Amino acid sequence: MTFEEYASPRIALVEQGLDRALPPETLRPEQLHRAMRYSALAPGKRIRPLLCIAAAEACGGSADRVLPTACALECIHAFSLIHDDLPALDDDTLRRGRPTCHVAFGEATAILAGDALFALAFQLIAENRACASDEAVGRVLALVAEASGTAGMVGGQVVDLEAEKREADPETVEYIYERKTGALILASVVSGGVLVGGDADTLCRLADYGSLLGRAFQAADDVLNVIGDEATIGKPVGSDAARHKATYVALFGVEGAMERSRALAHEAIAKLAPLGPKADPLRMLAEYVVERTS
Ligand code: GRG
Repeated sequence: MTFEEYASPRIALVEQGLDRALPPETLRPEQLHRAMRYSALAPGKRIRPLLCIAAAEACGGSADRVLPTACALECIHAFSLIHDDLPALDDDTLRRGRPTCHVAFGEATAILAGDALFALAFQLIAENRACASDEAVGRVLALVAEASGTAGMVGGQVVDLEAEKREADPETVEYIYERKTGALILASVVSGGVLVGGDADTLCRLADYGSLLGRAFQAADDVLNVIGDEATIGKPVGSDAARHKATYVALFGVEGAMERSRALAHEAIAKLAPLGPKADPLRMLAEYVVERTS
């Protein structure tokens, strides 16, 4: 099976799930709902939902058992992109090939659309009780909340902004990668396993895989910020250097960052060795994350 053959039907499931979960544009407050749908349904790779689904499958489960959580992870991701693009943060005008949310809807609506997506995400995870145990859902709520907060995305983003003002050092770059990007990727993988009742050893392997892949993902993203094509990646190229961002590219150059990204992905794949063919989608996802062009 190719990556495309694996991913397409699952992406379709996630996008249908998101479409059902997001409030309709005709419902008051219409502008807020338009902004939420504009950002969450914009063309993205849906990596986090795919990781959640592939991890569930690696534990013998199926996509339908984790779909609400897979959609929730995409809502949190969409929220983080909206806020990341705001004038007070990265001040970007292009995302997923379209004007950023605040450019299209104004800053106040963009902030509130992000807030509402975050709340919707936790509602969706709670709704996963329809096809997972209360205990598993409770664990996933805690995992995703932790990955979003000061120990995860918010903390990583704060240090990312602070680091613009000084010389990059490896410890700071690792700190940023693990939290800003890695935390939600790790939580996506582990959530999929937890919801379908993965055993302790498998969950441990999934956590190691997720942690390594999160760093590989951000390193590849930073390389694309230098050598990517703006039309293909759908966001500005060269912005990291302009903002003096702390990245592997700043530390090791494009080749060095790419090498590290590939090495991390291969290490991630090695963690899956005892899981056999049912972990093949996770292996394909790891390859895709580092070799992607968008
Ligand atoms: C979301 C709780 C929470 C807080 C917000 C703004 C912020 C704090 C964190 C920023 C996190 C951030 C934007 C990290 C960058 C992650 C990244 C590499 C995004 C690009 O992800 P892709 O390539 O994008 O998966 P697509 O568009 O394909 O979905």
